Amino acid sequence: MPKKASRGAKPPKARTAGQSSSPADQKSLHGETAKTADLAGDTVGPGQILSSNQGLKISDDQNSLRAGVRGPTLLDDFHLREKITHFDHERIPERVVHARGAAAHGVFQVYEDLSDLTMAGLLTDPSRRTPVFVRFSTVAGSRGSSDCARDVRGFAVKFYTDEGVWDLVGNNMPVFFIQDAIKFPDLIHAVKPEPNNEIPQAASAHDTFWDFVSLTPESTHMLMWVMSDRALPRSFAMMEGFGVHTFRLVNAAGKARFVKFHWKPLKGVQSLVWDEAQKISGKDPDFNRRDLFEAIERGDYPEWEFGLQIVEEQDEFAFGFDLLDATKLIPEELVPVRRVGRLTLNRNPDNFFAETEQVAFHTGHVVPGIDFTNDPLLQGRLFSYLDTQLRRVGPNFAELPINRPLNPVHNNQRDAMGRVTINSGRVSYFPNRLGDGCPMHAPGAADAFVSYAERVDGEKIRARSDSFADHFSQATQFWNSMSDWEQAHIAEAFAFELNQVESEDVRHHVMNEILVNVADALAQAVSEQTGIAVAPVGTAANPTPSAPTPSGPLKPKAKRLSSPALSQDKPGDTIKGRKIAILGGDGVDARQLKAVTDALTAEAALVELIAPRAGTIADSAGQSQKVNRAAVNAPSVVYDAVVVPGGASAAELATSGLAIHFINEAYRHGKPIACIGEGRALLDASAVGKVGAADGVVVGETAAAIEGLMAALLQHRFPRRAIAGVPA
Ligand code: HDE
Repeated sequence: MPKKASRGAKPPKARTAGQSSSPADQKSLHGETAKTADLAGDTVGPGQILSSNQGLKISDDQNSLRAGVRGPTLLDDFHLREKITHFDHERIPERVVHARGAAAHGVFQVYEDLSDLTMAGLLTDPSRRTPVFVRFSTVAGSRGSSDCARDVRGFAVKFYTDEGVWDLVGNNMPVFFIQDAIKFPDLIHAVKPEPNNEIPQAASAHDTFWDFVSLTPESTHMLMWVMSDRALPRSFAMMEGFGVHTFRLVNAAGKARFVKFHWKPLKGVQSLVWDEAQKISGKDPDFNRRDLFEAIERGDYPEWEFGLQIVEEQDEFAFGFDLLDATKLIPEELVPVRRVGRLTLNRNPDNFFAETEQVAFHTGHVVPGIDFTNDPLLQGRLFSYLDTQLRRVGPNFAELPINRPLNPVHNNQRDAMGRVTINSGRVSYFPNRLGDGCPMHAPGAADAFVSYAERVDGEKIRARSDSFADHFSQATQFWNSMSDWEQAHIAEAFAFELNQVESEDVRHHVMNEILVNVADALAQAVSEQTGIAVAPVGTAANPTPSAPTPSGPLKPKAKRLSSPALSQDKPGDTIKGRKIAILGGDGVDARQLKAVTDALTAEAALVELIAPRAGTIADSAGQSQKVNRAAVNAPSVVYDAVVVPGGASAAELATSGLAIHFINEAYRHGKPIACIGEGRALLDASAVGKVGAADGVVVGETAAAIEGLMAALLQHRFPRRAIAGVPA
C-alpha cells in the first residue's frame, strides 16, 4: 500500500495511491521480476524508448507496414493494429448524468474531536489529514458541453479515510427536484436533449423539461434555486456544497442524531449573470474547469469549511416539514451550521481519464459513524450508484487507483473483466478451514461497520406520507429571502426559459399551477416578460388543475417565511483569484500600470494586460511590457473587472470598437470598471459615458482609482445598474 500522505496531502507530485505501485505490492503481483513494472502510471520522461504493450521496442511508429512505399498496408502490422484498436476503445460510456466534470485532490481535517456526535475517525481526530478527491460537474450536458450552462453543479467528495472510503455525493443546491428516486429517470429524460433531435444541449429551456415540472409541483422549490444565480457559479471555489439528504451521525455509544452536511466556500458565494454565462459558453466553454486547474497550479488552493446541522432524534417532527423530504432545507436560522473542519484542494489530477473520468462515487460508501435515513430519494441512490459504476467503469472499478481505499481489501470477490488483483491460493469462499477461516469477520471491532439499528415496521405500500405534501412554502421562503436584484434575476430566468417553450399549454400550466403558488410578484414579473396570462386554478380561465399531485395553493403563513442566509447579496472579504483585465497599448502610462498591477497582485488577484496585438508593447517609459492576451482573444466576459490606465494608449482605445464593446459589456454585467487619469477617454467613448455616475464605475487619479477599484471588487458585481441604454 502507498503511504497515506501520498494521496493529496501536499503538492509534491505524489502518485495517486495505487495498491500495485509500492515495491512490496509489485512483488506480490509479479514475484522477483516486479521491479520492472510500475502499474500505477507512466510519465513520459527522458531516456524512454517506445514499446508495444507486449514490451517490444518499436523501431518505427510513424509509418505503417506496406508492400512497397506506395503499396497496400499489410495485415501483419501487429503494431499498427494494436495502436489503432486501443485507440478505438479509448472511450468509456459517459456518465448518464453529471457527464461533464473537473476534479482535484486535497485534504480534509476536522477542527476538534466530534466523538460526542460520531465515531467517524475523520471527524474525531483533529491530527488526521484525510486525503480526498473532489469532482464538480454539471448535470444535464454531455462531456463536451459548456461549464456555464444554467444547471445544478455536482459536488462529490471521496474521502479516503482510515476506515474505508466515504463518498459524500452532493450538489451546490441544498434541495432536489423530486422526493422519490423512482421519478429520477423521468426527470432526466425530460431535461436532457429531446430524443427526436438531440436538442438542446445542456439546457433546461425547452418544452419537455417544463412539461414535466409543470406536472410535478414537488420540483418547485428546486426550480427556484435553478432559476437563481446559484446555477451560474463564478468558480467552483465560490459555491456552497450540500449533502442534500438528511443523514445520521452515530457515536460510539450508539446514539444517533440527524445531520445535514454543508460545504462553505472561503472565497464566498459568487455567481455570473445569465447573459455573461451564455457568452462564456462560446468564448471559453472550459471556464470553471480552467479556473480550478489554474488556481491549484499557482497555489491558490480552493477551500471550504465543512458544516453540520444537527437535529436530535426527538426533534424529528419539530419543523413543519419532513426531514426525509429532499425538497426541503432546514433554515440556518433554525438550526445553525456548525463549522467543524476544512477541505483544501491542493493538487490537480495527473491524468484526466484515469482520475476524473474513472472516479466512481457511490452514496452507499459510508464509514462507521455515518449512516442513512429513510429519505426515499437517498434510498434509491443507494443502489443506483453501484449499478452505474458496474456498467460505466466495470465490475472491478474499486480496484482502480483513484477508487481504491487506503486500507487493504480482503474478500472472496473474484474475477470479472479487467481484474487487477492476482489472488493467490485456492480458497475463495467462506466458511473455510483450508484458509484458516480467513478473511474473518470482525464482529466486535471498533472500526467495523454496523448499520444503525433503526426500528422498521410498516405495511408494504406505494404511497407517500402526507408530511411530504407541501410543495410551495419553501419555494416562497426562497423568494422572500432574496434581495431585489436576486428576485429580478429569478424572474428573468423563468421568463427566458418559458420564452423558449413552444407549447402554450405548458407555458400556461407552469404559470398557473406553479408560479402563482410561489409569489404574486414572481408570477406578475414573469407574465410581463412572457405574455403568459395569470389565471390561477379555480378561476373561469383555468377551472381545473392538471397536476396529478397538486399541493394545493400556497399556505397563507408561508408568505411570512424567510431565511436571510439563502441570499447571495453579501459583500465578500477577499478578491483572491479574481481576474482583472487591464486595457493598454503602446504608450500606456508606466507608473499607473505598475501601481494597479502591484495593488491587485498583492491581494492575490490575477492581472492580464490586454493590447491590440499579442507579444509586447512599449509603455510610456519606453519599457517593454508583455501582453497577456490580444484583444480579439480577450472577451470581457472572462474577467471580473476592467482597468483602463492613462497614457497615449487611452486615446487610441477610445476609437476601438472592441475596447468600447468591452467596457459596455462589463458594465452590463455589473463588473467594476476603473479608469485612471486619461483612461477616462475610453469610458466617455462608450455608452457608459452617457449613463453618468454608476455604482462600481471608478474614475480618478491613481491612488483614488485603485482604492475605489479594490472596494468595488469586494462587492463582486453591481447588479442594480441601469443597463437598458447600454448595448453589448
Ligand atoms: Fe446522482 N447520479 N442521482 N444525484 N449524482 C449520478 O452516478 C441518481 C442525486 C450526484 O462526479 C450517477 O457515477 C439517482 C441527488 C453527483 O462522478 C447515477 C438519483 C444528488 C453525481 C446517479 C440521483 C446527486 C451524480 C451518474 C435520484 C445530490 C456525479 C454517474 C434518486 C445530493 C458524481 C454516476 C461524479 C451521479 C443517480 C439524485 C448528486 C446514475 C438515481 C439528489 C454529484 O448513478
